[in-house]
Amino acid sequence: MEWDLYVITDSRLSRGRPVVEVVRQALEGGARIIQLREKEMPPRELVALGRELRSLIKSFNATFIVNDRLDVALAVDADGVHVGQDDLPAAVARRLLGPGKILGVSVATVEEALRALADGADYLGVGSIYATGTKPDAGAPIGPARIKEIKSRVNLPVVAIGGINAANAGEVIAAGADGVAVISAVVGADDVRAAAAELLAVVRRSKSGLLRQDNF
Ligand code: TZP
Ligand code: MG
Repeated sequence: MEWDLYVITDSRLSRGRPVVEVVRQALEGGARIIQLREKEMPPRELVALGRELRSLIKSFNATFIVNDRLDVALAVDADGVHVGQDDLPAAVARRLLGPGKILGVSVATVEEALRALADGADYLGVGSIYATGTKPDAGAPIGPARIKEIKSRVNLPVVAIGGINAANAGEVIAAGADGVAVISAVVGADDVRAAAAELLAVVRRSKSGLLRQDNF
């Protein structure tokens, strides 16, 4: 999987632009994973939107994850589901999903990360790294150092989430994140495509800088 840039939808932050259009631009800008996350959307609409997104995302050979709703993920044949600490337990989600689908789990601590690993997670969303207005119940920011702590204890890919933008993305990559997961920095941008491309460039630059540091 290419973890560099993981973009999450939020129609409330999309300034009236249709989610499908925002996602198309994010993909054009280089997002490789898209998560459908629409907290207030009725299931029937989620399924319709999910179907549309699935074919769009597939046409870019990108990965499609559904937030929270395992039923919707299965209904639209998404590539996987992402659950938080208050959602379906990860072990239950894994059992219902089967081995072939991707399971992401939100964690904020090493303990949660170890539990997610034991429960069958394929990757971790670690956050909220910085303060964010996007998720009011995100809890106090944990800071980028927690990424390093989790990466040293748990052998799973990590996407950092929460308040990430082009100005601080390099810092979370330097702390060991495999990629960045963003909502407002991309879906709320004036130019969604350009915002995605800029973030991706920062992530890639930061990774290649780290590689050079390893070599010399
Ligand atoms: N989980 C932890 S923070 C967060 C989620 C879904 C919100 C991320 O949104 P933003 O706008 O990238 O800070
Ligand atoms: Mg959730």
